[in-house]
Amino acid sequence: MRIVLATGNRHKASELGPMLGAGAEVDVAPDGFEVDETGTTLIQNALLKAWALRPEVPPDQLVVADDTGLEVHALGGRPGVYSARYAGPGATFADNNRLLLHELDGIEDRRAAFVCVLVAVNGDGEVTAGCGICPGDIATAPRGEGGFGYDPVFIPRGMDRSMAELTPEQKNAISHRGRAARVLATALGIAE
Ligand code: ITT
Repeated sequence: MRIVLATGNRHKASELGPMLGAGAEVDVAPDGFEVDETGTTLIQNALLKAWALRPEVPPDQLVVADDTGLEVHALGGRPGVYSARYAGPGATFADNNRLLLHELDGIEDRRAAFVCVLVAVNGDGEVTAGCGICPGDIATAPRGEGGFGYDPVFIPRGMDRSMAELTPEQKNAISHRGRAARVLATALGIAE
């Protein structure tokens, strides 16, 4: 089976490639692929991305899209579906992390979770979905150079290191995306 990833985020693609690649060949969307994420839920946005790419991909290939959010307990679940634009349009990962640490300044409850929804749409328009959650806590300062996005400020539950201090293999083993990818791969019959 051949999979094309409907993402413009090269970090996501480099994580999903090996995880879905055991039973499939994985390609990424053409450069510049971007979709207006107008949905109000992760699954709506994942489907918007998958359907945007579907007409560009041959029917015997599968389109897979990812939408992910960081849900912070003390912020009532924000930034959630708006995680990419938390600090405003065009926000960098560093801008978002700065705002998050600022909003949580002095707040003791640091509980949070990454939530990842993956959808696959085949050439007949049939949809398969997988979801994965990674619980943890927001750190008080960024740590580590690995991963991307909120990884430097996220400490997975039961660990004393940030997600950005893990190797790619360690991150994939416990991450929201790793969990969602294993559910999706099993549902599609392409699991290792
Ligand atoms: P695509 O829509 O093109 O796939 P995106 O970066 O816009 O890429 P999302 O809409 O899912 O992705 O936005 C989620 C944001 O959450 C993303 O920009 C990162 O800041 C963050 N994020 C997603 N996955 C993450 C991960 O594994 N670790 C840390 N932060 C992550």
